[in-house]
Amino acid sequence: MARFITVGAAQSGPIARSETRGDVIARLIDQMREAHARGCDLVVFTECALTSFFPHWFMEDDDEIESYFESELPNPATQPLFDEAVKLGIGFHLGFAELAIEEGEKRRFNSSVLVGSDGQIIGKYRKIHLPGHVEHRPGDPFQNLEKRYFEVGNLGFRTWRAFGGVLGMCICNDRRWPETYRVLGLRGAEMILLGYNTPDNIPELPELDRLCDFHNQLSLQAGAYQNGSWVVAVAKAGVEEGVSQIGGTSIIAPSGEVVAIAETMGDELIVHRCDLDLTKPYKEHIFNFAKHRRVEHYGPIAQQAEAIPPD
Ligand code: CDT
Repeated sequence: MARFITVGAAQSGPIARSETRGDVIARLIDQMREAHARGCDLVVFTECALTSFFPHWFMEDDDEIESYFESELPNPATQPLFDEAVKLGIGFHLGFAELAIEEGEKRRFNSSVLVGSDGQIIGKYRKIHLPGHVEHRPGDPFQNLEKRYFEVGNLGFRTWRAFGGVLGMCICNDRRWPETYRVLGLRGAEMILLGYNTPDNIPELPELDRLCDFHNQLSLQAGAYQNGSWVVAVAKAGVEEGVSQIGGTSIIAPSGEVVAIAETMGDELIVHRCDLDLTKPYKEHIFNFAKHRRVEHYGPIAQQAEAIPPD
């Protein structure tokens, strides 16, 4: 029997620092309603979708930092989004800054959740590849302080049976790393959901600025093809608090082809009806891991490779 997920990738335009959670949730609900009207089973929101991307500026005060975090989901501010999902019968993916208490310790993660059309959380992911730095860099036009505000995620790369398929999540910088897709691929991912906040300039590597869009697409398309998976990649686009970010929200087929891409730098929904069986030529033939992948012949890898000095 054919298996389809109609997915909406809900790009966010800039979110001003002054916007409240209520303001942002109203924007997300508008996009969710549009997704429903266009036949979506699932709508995908971006990384840290509820606020400005605050790692772009330096803060020292814990109360100020934590004002950008959610200590539970849903909470009073986000409940209307969950309620709307149930009312419409649509699932969603939401990136958010998570404040957790684990073994009595306060911990901060850059996280995402996959929520079913019943409003229940199906799965959670905590970002593993945190870019940037810990210390303030006063000379830079903007900061990239994810390593200051977040810990490395401790939930691994996981997949869930949902929406009639097998879905996985990763977040922003994770998408540049082949390991991300490969682990999700090994866990059977047929669709990978992710959000990103990507500046269109890198203060320490200006020679790469012209390649920002290309490297985004290159990573997404290679990850999709080499693991035979749909990839739904959702940007926070445009100039936000002085930081210019790429757009390019896109839906990538398991062939590696881009089947839908955003045209603006604002709030914009793109939609595609994804046939999960289009994963089969790749998963069952070209990249049939059991049949063709030969890790035992690759030579020293991972920790082993790090322990061995170069020739
Ligand atoms: N949010 C996030 O992970 N951003 C990073 C910026 C790195 S600049 C090359 C990203 O990989 O897009």
